[in-house]
Amino acid sequence: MKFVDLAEVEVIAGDGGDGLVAFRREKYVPAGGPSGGNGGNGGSVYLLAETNLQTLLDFRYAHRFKANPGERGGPNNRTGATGTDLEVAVPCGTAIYDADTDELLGDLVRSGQRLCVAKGGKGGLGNRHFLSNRNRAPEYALPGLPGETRRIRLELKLLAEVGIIGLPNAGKSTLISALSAARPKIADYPFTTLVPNLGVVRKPTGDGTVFADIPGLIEGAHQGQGLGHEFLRHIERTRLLVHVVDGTAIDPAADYATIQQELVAYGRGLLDRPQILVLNKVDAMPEDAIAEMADDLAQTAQLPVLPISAVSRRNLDRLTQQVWDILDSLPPVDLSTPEPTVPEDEDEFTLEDGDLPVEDFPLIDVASLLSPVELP
Ligand SMILES: Nc1nc2c(ncn2[C@@H]2O[C@H](COP(=O)(O)OP(=O)(O)OP(=O)(O)O)[C@@H](O)[C@H]2O)c(=O)[nH]1
Ligand SMILES: [Mg+2]
Repeated sequence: MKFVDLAEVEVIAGDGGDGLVAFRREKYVPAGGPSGGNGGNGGSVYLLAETNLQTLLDFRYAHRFKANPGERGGPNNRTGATGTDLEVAVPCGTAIYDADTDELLGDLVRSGQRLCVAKGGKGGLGNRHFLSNRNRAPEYALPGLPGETRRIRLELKLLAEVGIIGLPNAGKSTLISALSAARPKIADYPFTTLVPNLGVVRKPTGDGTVFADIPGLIEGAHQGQGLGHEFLRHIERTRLLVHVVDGTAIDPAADYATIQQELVAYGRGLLDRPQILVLNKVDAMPEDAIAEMADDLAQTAQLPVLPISAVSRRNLDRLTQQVWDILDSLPPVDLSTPEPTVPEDEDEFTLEDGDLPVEDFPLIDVASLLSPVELP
């Protein structure tokens, strides 16, 4: 399956229907008065989070989402039909930004969460609405208001508690496959992993925790080098990082520093995540070199270093134990959605004095207008 985690689309709400100018004309009802109804409100566009979607692939092919307009007001003071809303499904974990202003509109994390991204236009008022003692036969109505249109950017950020990061070839995919049932591609060349892999690791209590194997990061990843910058956003939601350093590399301490610099450059709090630093591939290192290398790395990182081997499973129990201990000590995750910026419906359409240039409309001689018409 193709994994797409970024998309830009246009959302177009329906216009409000126009208000109608009509007069009641019936036999035996002279001077029946204005009877044009209000236009219906246009439909809005909503995004809805759904668990059965994993990627934004659908948005590769569909770029415009349009809700229906409201219908025009009818005679006999009938309000036009409301335009149907359009609901577009997105995977859980999708953050929605205004593509022009970069403003975060909302973050749909839990299944069933809904966000209005384009609000339908209000229907216009029919002439019936303008009936007053001063004007018994208003000959005007208001047009419907246009629906909102905007470009939005969808960013899927994976929902994993633990992110596995490191340079290409460090052994991240090997590690996730040793810890979980995930079976990502593993090979002895860099950039084997092109999309993040998720794996569920069971706690001793039986609960599952989602780990994400993030494609290798390289220097300049935050500026778009390699594949990394695409994927840094997927660690934004993690609570804990497992940083894998290849012990058989020429300079593991420098490798560690490279990744740290990328986290600093990306910002968004990635550096604040607690990190467990592991020195991988120790099965392929002489025993005395392991301690020396681990000390050296710990010195650079100012963090304890756990030597592991994803292949021989050395110290993997200790690694998961450390993960559970840290996760248990962290405050619960806040999955709250920021307030949508799209305002909720205002129930009443109110006209302020001076909104309508009533003076510009001639006062009409009602009697001459309402000469009764024979109905068939
Ligand atoms: N000896 C040894 N080799 C390992 C260990 N872990 C991974 N490898 C090898 O290192 C190579 C890279 O492993 P991957 O798991 O694909 O590395 P990765 O970090 O996922 O690499 P990218 O997906 O390219 O970022 C493979 O040939 C693995 O077999 C280990 O603990 N010991
Ligand atoms: Mg990999």
